[in-house]
Amino acid sequence: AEDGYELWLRYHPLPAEQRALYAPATSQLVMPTPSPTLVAAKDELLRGLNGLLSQRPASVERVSASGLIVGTPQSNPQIARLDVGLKGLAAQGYVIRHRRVDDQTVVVIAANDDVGVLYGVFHFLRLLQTQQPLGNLNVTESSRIQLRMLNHWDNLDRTVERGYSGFSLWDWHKLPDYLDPRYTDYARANASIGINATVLTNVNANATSLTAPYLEKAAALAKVFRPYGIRVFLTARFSAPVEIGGLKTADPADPGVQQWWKDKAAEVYKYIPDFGGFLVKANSEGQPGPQDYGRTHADGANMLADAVKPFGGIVIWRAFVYSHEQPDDRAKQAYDEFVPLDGKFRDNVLVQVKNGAIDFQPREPFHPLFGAMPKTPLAMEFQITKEYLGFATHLVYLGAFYEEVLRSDTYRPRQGSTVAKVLDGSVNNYAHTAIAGVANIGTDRNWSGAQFEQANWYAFGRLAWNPMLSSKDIAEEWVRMTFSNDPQFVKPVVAMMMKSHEAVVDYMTPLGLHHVMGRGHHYGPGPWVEGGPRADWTSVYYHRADAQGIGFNRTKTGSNAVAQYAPPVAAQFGDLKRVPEQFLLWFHHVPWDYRTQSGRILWDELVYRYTRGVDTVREMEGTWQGLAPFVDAERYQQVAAFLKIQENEAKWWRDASIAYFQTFSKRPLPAGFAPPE
Ligand code: GCW
Repeated sequence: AEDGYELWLRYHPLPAEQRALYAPATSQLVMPTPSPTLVAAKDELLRGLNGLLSQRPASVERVSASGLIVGTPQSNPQIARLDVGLKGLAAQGYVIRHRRVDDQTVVVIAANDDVGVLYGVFHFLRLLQTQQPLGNLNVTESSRIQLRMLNHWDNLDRTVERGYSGFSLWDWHKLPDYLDPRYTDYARANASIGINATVLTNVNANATSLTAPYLEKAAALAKVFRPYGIRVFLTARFSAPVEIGGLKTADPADPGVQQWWKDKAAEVYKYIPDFGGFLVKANSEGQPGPQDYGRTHADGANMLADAVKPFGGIVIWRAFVYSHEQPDDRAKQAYDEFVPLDGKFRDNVLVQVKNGAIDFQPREPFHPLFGAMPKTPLAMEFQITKEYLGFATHLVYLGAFYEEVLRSDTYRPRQGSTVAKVLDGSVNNYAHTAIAGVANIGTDRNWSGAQFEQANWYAFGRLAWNPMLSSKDIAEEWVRMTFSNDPQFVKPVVAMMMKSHEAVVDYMTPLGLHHVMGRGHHYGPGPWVEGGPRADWTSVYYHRADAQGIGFNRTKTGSNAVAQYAPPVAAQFGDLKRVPEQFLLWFHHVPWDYRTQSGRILWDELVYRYTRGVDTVREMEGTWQGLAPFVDAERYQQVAAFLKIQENEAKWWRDASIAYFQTFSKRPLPAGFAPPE
């Protein structure tokens, strides 16, 4: 059935003229497979060629017609003899080149390591899937980001925190004995976009995942993923020594606790010899941590780092902290707690920072920590699952937003030091580099809860591989692979995807508004949310609407969060005249009659943007309606139905928000705007 299970790895027959072009070039294959990874690579290649071209290339030792030569200098003697430019290529990098070998024109897919070969094979198949000319191939690819990882927020009972695509893929009950074939497809999909690490468990999970029976289950998954170059990580609950170790304390200064973690690490590595390490959420939202014992985040991280160090493991310590005491501005807390610790972490610790300082909002300015910890490798944490962006039913292409964040200039230490360059280590020479995405994957047949959610998984992986890629090019690639190469389809769909992020910002949080969702579920509008356990769990804390105006004053006269940015950035964000309008209310409390760039006063501009958001969704629906002939009915209808939901809910957001904020602005709807339907 056309339910989206195949993701972008759809190897359906290409049109005849395309097949006629590609088939001769792939008639023979020289590819010895002395390792499980090379076996996987060859399987994939054959599966792809068989599907796309209905062709099974003859496996030969030397070509006597045009064909493919694939492998590493170790696995394939022919590659050892060819100069294809493998010297200096980073681990997992690959080349694809045309060469004359044995008087034949061949395509060489080569790498220094087996995983590079696998990636090269996926790249080659992508060229066919997207119907690229095979002209004179000259591809050199490698990633500067060493760890391109998914973070699963999966609990052991198979619920998924902030997951909207069914239950956890990990069937703990049947592991380790039953290995669902889906685990292999998961690994294939990830490898196809260069993802090479996965954290199996939720950062909020309990310590059970570190007990022997669960380590055995995790080891079974690791074994499935290994040929695909994917290393397994687990979350570590800081209080595990108490909960599963029977100790009285989890104090990182306690020698007994230190020893417990050393023993635990040794045990984990017995099960999973290439275990990646631990991801830790500590002293945040009620999770235990070193501060419970008067120690710092560095003390906690270093204790774990020492435990995994002998085995080559790393510790990824999250900077998404906010403590029991309420800060004057929650946006400042991570920076305030972590900058003083720069230089105090072991060399096998990374600090993982969310893209923005609040929490995965539809749009946020880049987190001020990027660039501010030159001695500590910082990892990016993006959210792929759309906790605050309409879950799976709203069509929002996040590639555009990831790109916006990655290209933001931190000005640390100087202009041009973009977030991407901080992450890839080129600014501060980080020894470890990583980008993580909170997965949107579950047991739904289509994996991600909606056809277009797959694009966010795909775009995340592609940008983690190369943060300089254009999100528009990625969208086009994905559309061609997932749906159709027909330009009459590709063009409008890419255009629709590219405006979809701006649309959700418009109808949910225009002009820098943030955290105005319903409390707890974060789904619908809730700008009126007040009361409750703490001020920063309300919406009124963030929008601060009153009779004068709206917005959070984070300038010198307010919380002064702007001062956490490099001076040129702080000067820009802090200046009402120069702040990019998309962050206006993020940094400023602005009078209702303030004149915005359009010439409209703020109140009118707000109404305009909410309205524009709904209008864009309607345009998206219109676009999709015209495309029925290009898509199978099953996927077409799901997308159409979800767009309808999105339209209704965009109206809900618009009308609820305007009605609520109008109680402060006390202004009429601007002329030309229909009252809420
Ligand atoms: O975005 C918030 C979510 C929590 C999540 C937390 C975090 C895993 O609402 O569900 O918990 O962030 O990132 O730790």
